[in-house]
Amino acid sequence: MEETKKRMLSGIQPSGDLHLGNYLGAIKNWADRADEFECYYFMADMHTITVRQTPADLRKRSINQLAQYIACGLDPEKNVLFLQSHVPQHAQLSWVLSCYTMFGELSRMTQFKDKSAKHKDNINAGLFTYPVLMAADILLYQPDYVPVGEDQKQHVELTRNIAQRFNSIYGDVFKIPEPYISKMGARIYGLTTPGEKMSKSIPEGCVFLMDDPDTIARKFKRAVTDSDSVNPVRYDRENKPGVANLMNIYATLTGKSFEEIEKEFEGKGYGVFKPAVGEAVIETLRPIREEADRLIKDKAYLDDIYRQGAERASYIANKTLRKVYKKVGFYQI
Ligand code: ATP
Ligand code: LTN
Repeated sequence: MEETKKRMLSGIQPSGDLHLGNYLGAIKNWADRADEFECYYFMADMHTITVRQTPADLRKRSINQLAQYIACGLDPEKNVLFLQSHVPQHAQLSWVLSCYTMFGELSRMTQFKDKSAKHKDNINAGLFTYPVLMAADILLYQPDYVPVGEDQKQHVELTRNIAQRFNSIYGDVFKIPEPYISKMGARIYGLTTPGEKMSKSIPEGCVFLMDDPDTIARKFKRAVTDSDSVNPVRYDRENKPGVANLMNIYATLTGKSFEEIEKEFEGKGYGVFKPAVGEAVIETLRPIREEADRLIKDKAYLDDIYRQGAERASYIANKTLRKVYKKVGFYQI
């Protein structure tokens, strides 16, 4: 049975603290899929240095985030969890693929255009060739699906083009992966900016997984709603985006429908509704935070997960790399 499972792979940059948007939009869905697919998730630490990082912070986040992912339900027994820089085949395949990727293709990547506009003083070659490393990350593992947010779709499409180009010269070396964009992906908006997605760059409106209950309660109390005092808790994305966002969060956490939520808060104002949503978030995140705190202290356990993950990942990665080296004509001993 194991053999017939489809394979899923995704990477996450350990470039900031995880938040409720990451949890509801990505991690929770990944955790829920572990029985259905053979899953590989890695921390893309090599990608983070395309913009300057503080080394001590990157090192700390690379291990803390592993604890947080496990605490969110990504079971290391069911998912292969590893750190990109522990598997040298990523960099090795990236070089080969860069010789099958066109300058023009990379120039069209919107993330490169955005990031080079933002970091004008550091438009380095890595920022430009980043999608080639991402293609290597993916193609090494021959996955069927790559679960990503909408913003990464262009990179997965480039990966498909590179793989098809390579296959058309050398035969079927790479599986052509599909982007997997969750419809349930719950786009969570910022609590103070309901027009924009929740993001670590706007920390006041962003609930971090490691926030303590008081901080979460305060953030929800300050959540932006509107001045509707007649019929406050009502789902209207257009005219009441702040309320719709809170309802969406509450619905995703409790499994209740929007109608049920409207009924539950009928005749009650935001003074009741906002703390109730905050409470639901606090209770969801409490066990995650406690478990992450516990795991973070057990560095030997986390190192072991990374060690095992790297071993399992490089076994698969090496098979693909050997094939590629052979195909392009590198002399084998
Ligand atoms: P930020 O905007 O805070 O920098 P990010 O976009 O850098 O966040 P990533 O680390 O790129 O976050 O994304 C990790 C995963 O979380 C991606 O699959 C992304 O689609 C998802 N994600 C990020 N923010 C949200 C959000 N507000 N709602 C739903 N999903 C989100
Ligand atoms: N580019 C992605 C992270 C990433 C990734 C990958 C995702 C790096 N390599 C491979 C899927 C597959 C991002 O910035 N979120």
